[in-house]
Amino acid sequence: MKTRRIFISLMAVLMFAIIFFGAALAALCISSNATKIPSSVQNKDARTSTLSQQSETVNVTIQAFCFTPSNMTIMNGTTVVWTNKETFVSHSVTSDTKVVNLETGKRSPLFASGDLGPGASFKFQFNATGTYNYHCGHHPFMRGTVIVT
Ligand SMILES: [Cu+2]
Repeated sequence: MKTRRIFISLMAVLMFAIIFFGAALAALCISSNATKIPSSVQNKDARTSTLSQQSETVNVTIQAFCFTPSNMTIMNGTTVVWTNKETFVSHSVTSDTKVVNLETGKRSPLFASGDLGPGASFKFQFNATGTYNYHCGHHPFMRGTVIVT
């Protein structure tokens, strides 16, 4: 019984250390901003700009427990690609925005990558304007925002 109590205490200390370490890492994660300049602004031909708008892709790096850039503004229709550049750690990309399935009535994230191991990537195309916050399912202190204009 005594061994079990010691084990529980050790687990509590370990859990606290993980949470504390996570918070420290989140604080170290320098907030970075990026604005994707819409190509349509530079392009005068309407048809061409629509096409280039659709094929627009922007990248987010997941490294050192950070989404970089953590805050970005993109054009409607842009695809965001998140890539895990860690050596060992898995992450995920999970939308804070929930959508309701009209058939089942269940609420689920607008996008959810599932487990992203080192080197893995996930993409999502944003087709509606708004502010989309997201987090890492494994490390909730890891947060990012995509603003679609
Ligand atoms: Cu993570």
